[in-house]
Amino acid sequence: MVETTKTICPYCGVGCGVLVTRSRDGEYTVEGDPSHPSNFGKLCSKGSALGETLSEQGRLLYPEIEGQRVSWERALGQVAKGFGDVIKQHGADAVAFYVSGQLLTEDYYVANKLMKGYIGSANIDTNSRLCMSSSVVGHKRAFGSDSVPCCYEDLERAKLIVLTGSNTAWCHPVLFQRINRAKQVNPDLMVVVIDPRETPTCDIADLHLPLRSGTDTVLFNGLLNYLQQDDEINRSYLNAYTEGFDEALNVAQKTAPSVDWVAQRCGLESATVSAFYRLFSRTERVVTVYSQGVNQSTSGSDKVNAIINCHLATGRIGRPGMGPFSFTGQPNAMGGREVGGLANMLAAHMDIEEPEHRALVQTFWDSPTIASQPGRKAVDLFNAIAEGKIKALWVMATNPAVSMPDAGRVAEAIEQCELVVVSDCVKDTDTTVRANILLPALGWGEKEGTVTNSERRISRQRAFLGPAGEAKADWWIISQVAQRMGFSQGFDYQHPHEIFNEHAALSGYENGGQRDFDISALSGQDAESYHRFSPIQWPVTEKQPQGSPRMFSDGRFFTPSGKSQFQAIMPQLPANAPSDDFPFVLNTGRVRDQWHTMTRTGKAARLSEHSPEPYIAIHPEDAASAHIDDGELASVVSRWGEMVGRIRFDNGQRRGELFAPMHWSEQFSSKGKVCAVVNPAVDALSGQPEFKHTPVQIRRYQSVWHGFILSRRELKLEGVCYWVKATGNDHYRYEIAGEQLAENLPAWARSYLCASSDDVNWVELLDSGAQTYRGVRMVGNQVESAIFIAPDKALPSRSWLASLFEKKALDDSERRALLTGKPPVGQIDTGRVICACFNVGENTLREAIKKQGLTSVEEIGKCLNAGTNCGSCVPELKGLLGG
Ligand SMILES: Nc1nc2c(c(=O)[nH]1)N[C@H]1C(S)=C(S)[C@@H](COP(=O)(O)OP(=O)(O)OC[C@H]3O[C@@H](n4cnc5c(=O)[nH]c(N)nc54)[C@H](O)[C@@H]3O)O[C@H]1N2
Ligand SMILES: Nc1nc2c(c(=O)[nH]1)N[C@H]1C(S)=C(S)[C@@H](COP(=O)(O)OP(=O)(O)OC[C@H]3O[C@@H](n4cnc5c(=O)[nH]c(N)nc54)[C@H](O)[C@@H]3O)O[C@H]1N2
Ligand code: SF4
Ligand SMILES: [Mo]
Repeated sequence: MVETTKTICPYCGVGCGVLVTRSRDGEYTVEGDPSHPSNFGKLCSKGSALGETLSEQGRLLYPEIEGQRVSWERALGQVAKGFGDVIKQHGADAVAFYVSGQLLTEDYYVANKLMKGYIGSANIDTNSRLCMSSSVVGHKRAFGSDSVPCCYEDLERAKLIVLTGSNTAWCHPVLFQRINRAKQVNPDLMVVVIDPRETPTCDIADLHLPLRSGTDTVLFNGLLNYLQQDDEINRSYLNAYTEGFDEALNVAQKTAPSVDWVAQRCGLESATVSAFYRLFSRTERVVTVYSQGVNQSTSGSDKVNAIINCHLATGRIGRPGMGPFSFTGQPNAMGGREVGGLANMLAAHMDIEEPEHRALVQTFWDSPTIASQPGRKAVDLFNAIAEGKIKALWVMATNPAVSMPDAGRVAEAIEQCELVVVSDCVKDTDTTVRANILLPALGWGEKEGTVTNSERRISRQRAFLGPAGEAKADWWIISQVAQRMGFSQGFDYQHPHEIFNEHAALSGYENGGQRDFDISALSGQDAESYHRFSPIQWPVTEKQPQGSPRMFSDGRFFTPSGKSQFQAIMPQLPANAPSDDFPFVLNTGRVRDQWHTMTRTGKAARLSEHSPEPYIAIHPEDAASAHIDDGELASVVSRWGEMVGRIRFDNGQRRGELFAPMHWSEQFSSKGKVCAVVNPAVDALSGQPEFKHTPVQIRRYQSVWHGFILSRRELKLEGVCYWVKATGNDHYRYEIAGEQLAENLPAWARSYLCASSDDVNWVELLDSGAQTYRGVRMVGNQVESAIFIAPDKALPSRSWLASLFEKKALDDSERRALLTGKPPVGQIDTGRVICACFNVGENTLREAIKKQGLTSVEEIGKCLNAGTNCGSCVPELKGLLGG
């Protein structure tokens, strides 16, 4: 029988509905759910490749203590005892949980309840601290609540969309496609991108402001000032629904007095700034989308409020097609905020500092205690671990040894902490390898629960697979530990719908319209209705049982006066400024096809081809002055650490600024972890780290040889200075380089590639004088592995050799061509994959464009399918057409 399950993509905050179908032969196909109102059937490359990440390979299958498999009973007992002992000896604040926006709401709710209501500490923080906490502060300061006013439909109803600090094309691809389509339907829709880099998002921009890193507050203060001068202030809205305008304007006038001043501070042309200001001023229906270029900054909270100020001043909020719109990163970033997963919040959007809220939550939970003050925020929390103040840590669904700033210090802190428990679905991560106890969690497709996306829409994740090994749901694991710590009463859950009901009921408990987060109308689910649950946007109350697409339509806010609050924003420079020693600014972020620390997307071959190696994007003139060439390896060094990546020339980089992706860990590379370099400076209000601005130096990496290995088996490349692993079809690809060449290259190569020494089936070429070596190891007529070494980066393309791993047997011409690394005459090398959905390579595209005279993306689509599914490669297809 063919079965289809409706569920939700586990990656980004767009929250796309997914249909998973199990075919007769047991294969799973993944498609977009046409009935889901967030994506209407569309998926991006990551969502489309979900089926390729389902294998049990690499999964954590059993509980482990110090590397030994143990029973659940033993592991749970040990965690409970370990935490209990530390609490007894050192108090509740000596333990901590570090959780994640990738937990389901039900998991998250239980973790927060255990820490704040039963253990009695607020030392539970989440990776949302690294992601959304500046937006939370911004929302709360302006609206009195952490509410996102907009919905996705506003993107279609807007006349101007400002995308600031958001690489929407790669990070929220399905929303990018929605904007792109809206623009095609309505050519008057204008798009402005504000980003120091020229990103693929600029592909649909009518105007790009490549502002100097960190200067957004000046730009938006200047806009407020301009709106006043242009007489676009909405006085009646201001008087009825806001407070604090005069002071905010006063500071804006002082700190951003003129367009020229702003242009100079932000490193922009005056004409570009005034073009943006004019557009904003004259367009009533404007949505300002922002993401990590805004949040991840020492002035992140201020950036958010500088944006919100401009919407309040014009009354452009709470109505269709307008408003400030924070795009959330993780699938359940929003749900985590609902349950109070941040160290300074309580459940259901209540405040830990409000005695009434504390009493209310404690009464509702009937819990023995309630945390009485905010706990430590992520960076501070890991500092406290390093200092020995926190002695027991439980990490769930996040990989801090890779994703925290100053990651080297964080990794050390984890290593030396007395007790570290990690719940994860993957066995080897940079965090799990340093932990004492590992607890296997159910992964996507195995677990049941809810998540909330960027537009406040709650959807169901549903299971379609049995558990991998002995994996268990996170809510179950936490509840079992809680019971063993003696808290059996509050954690007697049998099914996630019971937790959801409790969470929904708490949101409405003594609420009376005082708190924004209210989904009380959803409490009272039984297993059956919870299973059928349809996507819905909170608040969901008796008055609004169908949910609420927009907030603040009535102009009523959740502040004591009921009015929204302008904030006077004093622009501040990033915490650490470039100097003679560290003259460049390092900016970090995401690539199109990888998800964070690659524990899942790193398993899919078609997601690993687009960016197979960590890279450093640099303006060619900056590279010239540093004497580094395109494609060479370079090391980036800061006061905190070092990483090595491949140089990528990029004319769209600002002079003096570099960009490197965040994804590579110790599991995928020897030196590619960028967070080792990133400064741990944080926003004073939100505690969110400044991932986008670290002063660094860059220099050529002193390698004397370069090479690559393709191998059917995974290899351990101990002793190789530089290596990066990528997953291919039926093989792994390793880019390698070193500071010293082995004397006997064939012997050296065999030491890595041979499983057994009696294997003799080698095809080899050694030129000692030229220091080149090429070896291919055959098993029968099949390639088993290949290694190519050269003194510089001049090596053949990997794509043709890689394609041989999918062949059962090579023909003679292929065998003869092996050591050239190039296809025999008559066959083409498809080149680097550009379209991940249909696996179309750069060379195939170039050839079709040339031979068939293709002139548009549509023609390419008709001819090769490329670009017709998720559309993420369209900017690159355009580049090929132009080039
Ligand atoms: N492919 C992919 N998609 C993802 C993720 C992923 O790992 N991979 N992760 C998800 C998560 S958790 C998140 S939080 C989102 C993040 O989504 P985004 O925020 O869109 O992604 P980033 O690449 O972190 O950064 C966005 C942009 O901010 C710019 N920027 C840097 N400094 C400044 C500045 O001072 N001002 C302005 N205006 N811009 C600046 C950067 O150049 C970058 O292009 O993506 C989500 N989607
Ligand atoms: N340099 C730099 N660093 C950054 C950023 C940046 O822009 N630049 N962005 C920051 C941001 S916005 C974010 S959100 C973070 C993300 O950083 P992380 O949260 O550290 O990254 P992930 O790889 O998503 O880690 C999720 C982990 O949870 C596991 N997992 C997946 N599903 C489940 C589950 O259901 N249960 C359990 N128990 N485990 C599960 C995965 O295997 C993986 O190990 O990175 C931050 N770090
Ligand atoms: S845009 Fe892509 S990654 Fe994000 S939810 Fe949709 S399919 Fe998943
Ligand atoms: Mo994030």
